[in-house]
Amino acid sequence: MKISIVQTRPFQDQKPGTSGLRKRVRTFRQPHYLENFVQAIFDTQRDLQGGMLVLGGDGRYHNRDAIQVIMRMAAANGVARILVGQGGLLSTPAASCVIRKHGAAGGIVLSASHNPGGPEGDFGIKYNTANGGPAPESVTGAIHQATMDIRQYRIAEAAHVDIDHPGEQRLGETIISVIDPVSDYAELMESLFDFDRIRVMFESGAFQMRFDAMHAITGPYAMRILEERLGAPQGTVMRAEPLADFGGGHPDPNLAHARELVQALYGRDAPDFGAASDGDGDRNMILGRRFFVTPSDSLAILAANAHHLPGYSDGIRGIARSMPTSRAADRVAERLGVECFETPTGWKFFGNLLDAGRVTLCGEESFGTGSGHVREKDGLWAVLFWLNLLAVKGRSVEQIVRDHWRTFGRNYYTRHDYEALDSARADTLMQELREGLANMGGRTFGERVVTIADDFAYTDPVDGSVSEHQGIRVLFEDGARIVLRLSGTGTEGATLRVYLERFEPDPEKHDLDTQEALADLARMAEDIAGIRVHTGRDKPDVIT
Ligand code: VG1
Ligand code: CO
Repeated sequence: MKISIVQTRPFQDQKPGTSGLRKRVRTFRQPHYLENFVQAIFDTQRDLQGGMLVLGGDGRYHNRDAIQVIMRMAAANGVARILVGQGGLLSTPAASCVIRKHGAAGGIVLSASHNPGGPEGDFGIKYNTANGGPAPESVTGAIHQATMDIRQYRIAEAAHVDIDHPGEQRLGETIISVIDPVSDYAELMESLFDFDRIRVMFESGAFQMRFDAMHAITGPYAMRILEERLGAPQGTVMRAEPLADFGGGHPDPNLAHARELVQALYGRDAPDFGAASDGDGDRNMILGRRFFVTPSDSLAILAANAHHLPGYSDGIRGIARSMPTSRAADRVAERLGVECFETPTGWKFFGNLLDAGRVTLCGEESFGTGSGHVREKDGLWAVLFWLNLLAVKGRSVEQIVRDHWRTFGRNYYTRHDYEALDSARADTLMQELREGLANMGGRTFGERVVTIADDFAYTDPVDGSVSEHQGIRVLFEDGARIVLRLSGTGTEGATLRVYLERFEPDPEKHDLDTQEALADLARMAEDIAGIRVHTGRDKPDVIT
């Protein structure tokens, strides 16, 4: 095998964001762009030399080409074995599962998650460490530094490697195993949930479900697990075939982008349960018949009910949620007498807590939920959790949620996104907010008094690392909150996210429309941040 040493120059924009490096496909297709970043991984992650690398992606446009390049670079950088998903496919949670199960040194997942795909869409690359989780900031920081210093990369000169048939082949000294992307993951799911009980529920004919794979990675997983193993009728999984451009859709499982599914669940003869996942399979949306479960509520409900399920029958150790996620889960943690952690946005911040056994369940408001079974959020896992819960309780999704609110109170919650803003103007908005923080404490807005206003900083309780500037929070005396931060996953301009929350203990008041229930907080966010003045927008682009 001949190895080429290719001379290159640094790109100035290879700093990973909330979840890996995400750019337009056309950016990634520039000569040396992908190669530089991959070499930076090999230069800094020394365990890969002589070790095992897991490789796969969400099947989006450019996935297959990128995989060929990465395999040749891995061989040239001394990786002993590559486990690559057949067809180049691996969902994010399945990659995490495979890394852990096979003791890999790390994994490369190719995905821009919920961002659109296709030649004009987005592409992404993220590195996961040996625990199966997204690289922590210390690692992404080192990789970024290496991209700034890079002068050359190594790549094997080799013909096209067949990744479409399971089995082993060699590339120089490196063994490439093409693995079934689903089986390790399906086996793990079967160990956590009561598949027999779920099967009985499906076979009774009295329970119907619809799962929207959004032409993204979860299609093959959902087909195998829901239709083949659990006996859900054919047609339960819609848009099951992964397509390079996601069928032109936006693989983001929310009320705006999973429209067909939402229509089915709100229509006549609606199924009992609806769910969807995103581009790379780590997000989930949960629907009942004419009923939407917010991700924050879902986390709290899973936590309150985990002991009913085989994989969690001993109870949970603790809960972690990202800072903007609603505090519904905190109430459950308090009731259970377990710890609850508030972390910055992004799954990488949960890794240490999970590894240290301090928490069992984690969640983010952005349709992400997961547990210690892997080190990523996990869309199908959440769906199976709900299925198992529905089978155990024999109650509808809506009844389960309402029961929960009655017991714990309801946290009204919404997120308003302002997309594709001019970056400089968005930065000014955040800067002015920061400067105004010192004078916020004690101020009154309407009937609400500000107790704390700060720029969220997090000290990891396990390794002591500090992450600053993680979002502006304004907390009020009555428990309401406004949070503002800029997205770290977009590829065009800036996205401002405004998170609104208030607590309602009174069961008589649990039937309000969410946007109406939070309308006064939305007005306060406008007063505090001057969104209209700074962005020129008078309403958000996406409300979830
Ligand atoms: C968003 C979400 C965040 C999530 C991240 C990756 O980040 O808010 O909660 O962890 O996406 O999710 P940001 O920085 O744009 O707010 V995924 O499914 O796109 O990997
Ligand atoms: Co995702």
